[in-house]
Amino acid sequence: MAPPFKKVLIANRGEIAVRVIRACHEMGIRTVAVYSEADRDALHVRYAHEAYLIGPPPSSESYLRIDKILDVAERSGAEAIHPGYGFLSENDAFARACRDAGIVFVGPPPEAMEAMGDKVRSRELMTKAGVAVVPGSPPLKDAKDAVRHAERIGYPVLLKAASGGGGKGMRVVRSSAEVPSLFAQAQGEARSSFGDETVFLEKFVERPRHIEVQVLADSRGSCVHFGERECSIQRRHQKLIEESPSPVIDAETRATIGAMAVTAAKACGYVSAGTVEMLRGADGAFYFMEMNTRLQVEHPVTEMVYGVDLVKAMIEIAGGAALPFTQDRIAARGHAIECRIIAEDPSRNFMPAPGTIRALRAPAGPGVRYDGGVYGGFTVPVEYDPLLAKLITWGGDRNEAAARMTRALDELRVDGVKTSIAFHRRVMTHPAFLAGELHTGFLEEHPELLSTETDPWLSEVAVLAAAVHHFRRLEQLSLRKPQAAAVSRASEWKRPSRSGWRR
Ligand code: MV4
Repeated sequence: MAPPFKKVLIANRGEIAVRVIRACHEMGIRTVAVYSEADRDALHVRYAHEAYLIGPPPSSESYLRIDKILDVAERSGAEAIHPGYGFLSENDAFARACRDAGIVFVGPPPEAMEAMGDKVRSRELMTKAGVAVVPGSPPLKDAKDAVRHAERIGYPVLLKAASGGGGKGMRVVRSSAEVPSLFAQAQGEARSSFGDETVFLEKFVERPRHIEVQVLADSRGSCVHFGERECSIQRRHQKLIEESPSPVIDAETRATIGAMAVTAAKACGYVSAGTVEMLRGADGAFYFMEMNTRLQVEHPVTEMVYGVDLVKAMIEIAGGAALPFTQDRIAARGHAIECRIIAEDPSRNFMPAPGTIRALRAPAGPGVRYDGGVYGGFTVPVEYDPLLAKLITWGGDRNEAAARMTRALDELRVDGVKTSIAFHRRVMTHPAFLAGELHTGFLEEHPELLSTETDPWLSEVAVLAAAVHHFRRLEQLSLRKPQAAAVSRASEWKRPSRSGWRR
């Protein structure tokens, strides 16, 4: 089969740019990378057939510049642009600008992006389509209006920004006395974060699970779903671990929420891969939250369980292809877990820890997928998201996937920057995680997961390793010339048996 395009531009960086480039190359499509001055040595620049510098490090001057990206598309002769996630991926103005320039946007139509981008509008659209939404209000006029709606809905309620997402501008309100100050706070945060102070109310769902359904729609009116992902292990709206399937969803529930998601996608004229986010209350009820009109970071867990390549499917659909399967031919097999390996220090409140990666060793072996965007020697720029790599494991069941993750995390070594690897390992062996007792407050409920003190192998082995390192350094400093010491250390990386990485 001839590929749908000869050349595709990837308007992104890091692991997702690499992921899209890999799909293109497997399809026989030539690739065009764009990069900022901070990414001259980045992996996506090395992997693409062509690469164009588009500006200085800040994304507002590079990866978010619609004019520069369209200019590169024109100069390079790319027929389509894949936006990845983040940056311009949910910007309907960018999708429109592509359309106006005669370039295919590998994603949904701008009209669908716009309809789902406004939380009040998408709630209305879903209500009309018969999709369950959390009881709520229209946009609020003032604090008095808020009290009136809150009393009708019943406390606790949640103030949300209409243009929001990611938890910004949200406030939990437990009584009418709290309304005036929290209303003003939510409005102010909505204005400063989104340039739109519109806020509305929803019934607050306590201790919810975050469950999302993957959909795929073609431009001919067909839409299917690939079950759910459970993304409840997150901190301040940053997801850290995702899995598929969810430990609490049976086949019947999956069919119900899958049909909900397909109805939601069809109601907004959706095309391409998309995700319908839902909340599951402690009572087991599901509610539509929002639709993410892009490829998501955690798409690989769905790919592993359903045996589908979502990025290739997006590109085929953008070229006008029909879905090659119907819902009854889609079946799950086994279980997959993803850990987001980030350059942050979990013991210091997930403080960003960019820097130069001195050495990196990726895990491999049965059931392991490693989607990385960095390599040993690369300097992680401070300007962007600190995601270094995604580690995904597959197993015949959840326990096997978790055991493989623990083993793969033990194989993974990132030297030079602080990472979340040890944190992820603690979660994988934690009794509550293994029991599948997940909800969005999981990390607050298990604060011991954020501390290094519970790592027996770390506290003992690390002290020993530090001592060995200390005495070796002393030896080098006293017995050799400084230059010779540097050479000796560099050569250690070439000899795995003496690297000090014994695990
Ligand atoms: C909620 C909620 C409880 N009740 N809405 C947070 C970000 C945005 N996508 C929706 N969010 C929530 N909306 C109602 N009516 C709780 C959250 C929420 C949350 C949702 C998903 C994943 C993690 C979360 C962490 C805290 C709060």
